[in-house]
Amino acid sequence: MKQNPLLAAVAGTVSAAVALGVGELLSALGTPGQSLVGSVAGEVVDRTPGPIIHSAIEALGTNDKPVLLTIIVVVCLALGAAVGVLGHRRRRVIAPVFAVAALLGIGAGLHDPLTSRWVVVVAALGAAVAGTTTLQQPLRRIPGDELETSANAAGLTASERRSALNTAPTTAPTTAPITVPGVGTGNRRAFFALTGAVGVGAVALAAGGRALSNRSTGLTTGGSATPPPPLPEVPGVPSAPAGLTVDGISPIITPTAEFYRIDTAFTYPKVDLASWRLRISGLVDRPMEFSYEELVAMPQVNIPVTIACVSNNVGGELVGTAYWQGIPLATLLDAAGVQSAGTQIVGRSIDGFSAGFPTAAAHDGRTALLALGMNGEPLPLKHGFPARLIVEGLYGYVSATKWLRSIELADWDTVNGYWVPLGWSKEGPVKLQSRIDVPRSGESVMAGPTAIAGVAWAPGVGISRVEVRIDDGDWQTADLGPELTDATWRQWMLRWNATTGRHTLRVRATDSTGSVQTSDVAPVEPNGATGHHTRQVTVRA
Ligand SMILES: Nc1nc2c(c(=O)[nH]1)N[C@H]1C(S)=C(S)[C@@H](COP(=O)(O)O)O[C@H]1N2
Ligand SMILES: [Mo]
Repeated sequence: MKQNPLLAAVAGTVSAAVALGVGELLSALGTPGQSLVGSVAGEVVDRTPGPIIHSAIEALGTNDKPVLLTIIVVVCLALGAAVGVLGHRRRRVIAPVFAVAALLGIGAGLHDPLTSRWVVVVAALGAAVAGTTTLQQPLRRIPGDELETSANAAGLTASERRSALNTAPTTAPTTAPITVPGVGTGNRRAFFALTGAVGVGAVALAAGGRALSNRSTGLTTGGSATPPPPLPEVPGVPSAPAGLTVDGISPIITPTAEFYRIDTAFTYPKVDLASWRLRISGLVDRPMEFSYEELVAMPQVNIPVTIACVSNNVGGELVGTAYWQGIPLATLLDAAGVQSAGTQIVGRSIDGFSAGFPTAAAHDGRTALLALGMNGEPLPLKHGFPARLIVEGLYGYVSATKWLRSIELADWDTVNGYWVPLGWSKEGPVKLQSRIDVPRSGESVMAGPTAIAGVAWAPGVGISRVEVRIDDGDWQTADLGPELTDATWRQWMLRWNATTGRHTLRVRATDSTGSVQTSDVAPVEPNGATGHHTRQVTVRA
């Protein structure tokens, strides 16, 4: 019997899309923010060796998540196509294949700390049932079998038969119309009408699921629809000066919408404020729990701090400065009474991430906060709502736990944060760095007076000098912008009378202790990149 694999593959792809759509919708209906595809992505990341994940993050930057999610969806659709072809020959394989897919989805979902168990099970089984049933109908309507006999009867050659099958209904009438009884006009149109409608429905289901997931949480407020209570005004907060006026230079305070985002989460952990508690646990005399309201009612500070990711390449964008509002860690730790063995502060998140740093950092005078606010607003979901840690001078991977669940006091040697067993250093002080913002790379500069400008940072120490070198010239001292605090980056600018041709620009900073930024090139792994940011520019007459 002649089969029609192409149409069967189309039907299979559409049924996989339906399964995905139903899975996403049921997940979102069950728990805001939950996603089967997201859980599978998380599982893929967990099972992929750390160095591979890190090269992927480096190569893809913050596109890593959309790229992985897209790959997963495409793989599912391709598997659907295969099931369509197989299922066209043997209807019996369809249900078992979807069942196996559902079990894999359940496995990933149960492993995901953000999901609710029964929602995972219902969503995965619902997806399998929906996929199986949607595949049966179109397969029955594939006109292949009738074609074999009727096309022969019509005296068509093999290639004419193929074109009768493969020509889309919309284009068919414009080419030589082949009217074969039972093919093309009637059944083909019915087949494509059915699969098309079902495909559109699948996309609508998935889109509906995503929209529902985001809307029901208001994007900041976790499971409840009410916005979080406003954070108290903190008096006497220094406002940021305007800074240097150079087109394209990083502003002193990074707007929240432009702030870099790095984490292992595929769906934002969404927290129900009413039931969320922050625990202070481990090696403390008095383990404690705080509700969001209790934290909001405590005395707060609001302090600008530059934070950076250890994965920031020289010249990279994974660094930013914000006002962080919250409660000094020392206040909370003093209340709980840290035991002398509690030499490490481990932040644990509701999505299973953890980061640890020396307890001393909470007491040595640097800014070390349980942060509730960012740039005057409650933390946005993607930056850790309802609470996160911010520690001046430490890379995010050892300090800045978002979606915080507990602050655990531990022995330095017995507990390791998430990235440490994956090959990253246990201690992660932010390295002295500087970056050229303008001229932008690839930008063509007009000859004459122009500006070379950017930012430099040494959180906890402060920047005292920035120098720029053009080609093989001398290091020239740049003008520094206002220093907000020594925890924040500092803008710099060098006036340059640009001459035509290709030039290499290079920058280095000196911190307030007199250390000069090294030219030694180190990769981001295991504890942060070093080297001078350089940029090639072409100056035109
Ligand atoms: N829960 C959680 N918190 C996390 C991470 C994470 O993967 N999960 N990544 C950390 C890292 S590596 C960095 S650099 C900072 C980034 O904070 P941001 O996304 O607000 O810029 O968050 C930290 N906090
Ligand atoms: Mo990071």
